Amino acid sequence: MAKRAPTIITCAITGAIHTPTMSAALPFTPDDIARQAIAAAEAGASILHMHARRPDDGGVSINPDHFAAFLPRIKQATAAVINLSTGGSLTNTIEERIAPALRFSPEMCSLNMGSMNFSFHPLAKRYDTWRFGWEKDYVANSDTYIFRNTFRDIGNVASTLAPHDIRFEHECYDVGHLYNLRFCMDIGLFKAPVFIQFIFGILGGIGPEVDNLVFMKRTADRLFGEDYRWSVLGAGGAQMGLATTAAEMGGNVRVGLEDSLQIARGRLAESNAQQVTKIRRIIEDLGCEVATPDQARDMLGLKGGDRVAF
Ligand code: KMH
Ligand code: ZN
Repeated sequence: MAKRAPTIITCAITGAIHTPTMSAALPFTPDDIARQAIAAAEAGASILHMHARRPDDGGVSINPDHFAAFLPRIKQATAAVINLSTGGSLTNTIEERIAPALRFSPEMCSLNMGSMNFSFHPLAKRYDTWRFGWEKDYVANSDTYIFRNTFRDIGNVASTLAPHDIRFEHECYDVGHLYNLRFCMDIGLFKAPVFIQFIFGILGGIGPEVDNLVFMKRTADRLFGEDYRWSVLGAGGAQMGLATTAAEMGGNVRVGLEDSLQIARGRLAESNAQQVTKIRRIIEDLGCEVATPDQARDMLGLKGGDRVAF
């Protein structure tokens, strides 16, 4: 029997959904972001998916200077692949969203494969008091948000970043996004093997049921054949269960406080590293090997950590 490829763990450290009130563990100062990212890598994450935050109040930031405050520290302390988000937050244009990737030329960055509702407004009802003034409106108003990723936007990101030789984490929140990606490959925007993040449980995207994971995987097999690698992200309480199922099915996994604040349903995680440690143990208990950063680089065809600009 052919040996199974090792499982890549991505850890998404802070994101743009959760706010400081929701968990004291969510990092937002550069020190905390760097410390948690390094600990996640030491625990077994070979890819670190990074957003920035305003250091004073934890607001979501796409300011490249805020990334500059932690990227070199993470690079010096770990061999992990650094993947910069181009998702931004509720108010940013696509040009603003790619500014960090343009400046830092990372090995990877996210690329969202379709426009959609993307809401977390139900979370606003769970808190009576908020740590910072911006949080409540940010969360409550996400029900007005259209996450814009038109074909032209996707094309502009691909052509603007092409000279940087960046591999994308193609974020697919529903089955139609797989068809969008296939179309983009057919017109020459992306080269195989593409790396697809199947995303479940975002309000506006496909739900977090195992049936949906099987459906997404089957559709991707049909559309991409051997030309893709895949990973699974379950939002909120679905995170660990879906990651476990994905690992069992031969896929890669994404955990991190960006996507879920929990270590188990209803229990807050203490850190990103705690989630990585848990999924690592599960993967190893299933008899699989966890990928090192260099194995991840090989599997995804990355340019190498010495070719980034930070
Ligand atoms: N938090 C994920 C569900 C991005 O950064 O481009 C979405 C995400 C998007 O990671
Ligand atoms: Zn993200």
